[in-house]
Amino acid sequence: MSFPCMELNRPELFDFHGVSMTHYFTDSWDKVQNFKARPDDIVIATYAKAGTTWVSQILDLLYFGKSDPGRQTSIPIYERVPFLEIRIRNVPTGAELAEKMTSVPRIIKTHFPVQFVPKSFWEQNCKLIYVARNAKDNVVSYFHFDRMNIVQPEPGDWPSYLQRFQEGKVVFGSWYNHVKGWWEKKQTYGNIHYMFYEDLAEDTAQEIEKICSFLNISPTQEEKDHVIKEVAFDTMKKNKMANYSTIGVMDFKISPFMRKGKVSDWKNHFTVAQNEQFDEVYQKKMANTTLRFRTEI
Ligand code: PPS
Repeated sequence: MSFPCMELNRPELFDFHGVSMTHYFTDSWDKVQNFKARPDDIVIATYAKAGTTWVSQILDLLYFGKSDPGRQTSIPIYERVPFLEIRIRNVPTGAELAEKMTSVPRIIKTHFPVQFVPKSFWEQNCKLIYVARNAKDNVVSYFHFDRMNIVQPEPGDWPSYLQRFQEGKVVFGSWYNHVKGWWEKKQTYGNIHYMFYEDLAEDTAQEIEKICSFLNISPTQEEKDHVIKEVAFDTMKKNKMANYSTIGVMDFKISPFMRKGKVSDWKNHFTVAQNEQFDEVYQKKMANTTLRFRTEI
């Protein structure tokens, strides 16, 4: 699948049912809302830049690393794990890719806030893995991504981006509402595994154990060791089928998709004043939740 990037323009952000979105993620709204989930589908849900690709690669390896090892070396991650709501002209939409998938289970990615998830996933009692990343590292990663990706709105400079992130004026809306919305859903819907980028960075093996237990799968130690090796940052950064280098919409000369893969890189971006202002807003917006993040490990 190639992306005709020359024909693409940076989109405008607009309000869509109360969430900032761009047409690339709303153009196939009806089709996505009517998507027919299967009971064995597994959804990886995240706010953008929270570790989606990392967990996608983990799941793909856990399920298919042994039975279909050629898959990881020949099919890019965005085809192995379709991005449900994306629609870019002249290429199959995420929903179409998912519909055509023959491998079981289908592993499907979404950045939707919880209220946008097609009802069929809840009706089929599908398993969903939500990956959350602390707001400071998340916004830094998102800023660099928006700089290099033509299907994202123009990011502007770092201070203005940081401001807009706090106002929810970036694609997929408010980080605060996103992480809280999914956290609240987890309290009433049993099949959500809520995990954190920071935990995965600190102890990948332990987080993979938790994922396996949630998914009721029992890979051998050898298989798990293989997954751990394959999903190390430096290995994934070099892996063309996982690093998005085969996609035409991203300019790696500006910033690579696999950029740093670190916890606390925000310290290299936030000024002292920005950090204080961010903390103040954060405390207000996160006062009504039990959800806690680590900004360092
Ligand atoms: S996207 O576009 O929303 O799907 O991006 P997403 O995959 O969610 O997030 C990209 C960030 O995750 C980092 N990443 C990793 N970190 C550590 N280890 C591994 N294996 C790994 N794979 C991806 C990636 O580098 C982006 O973070 P930053 O901070 O920008 O480096």
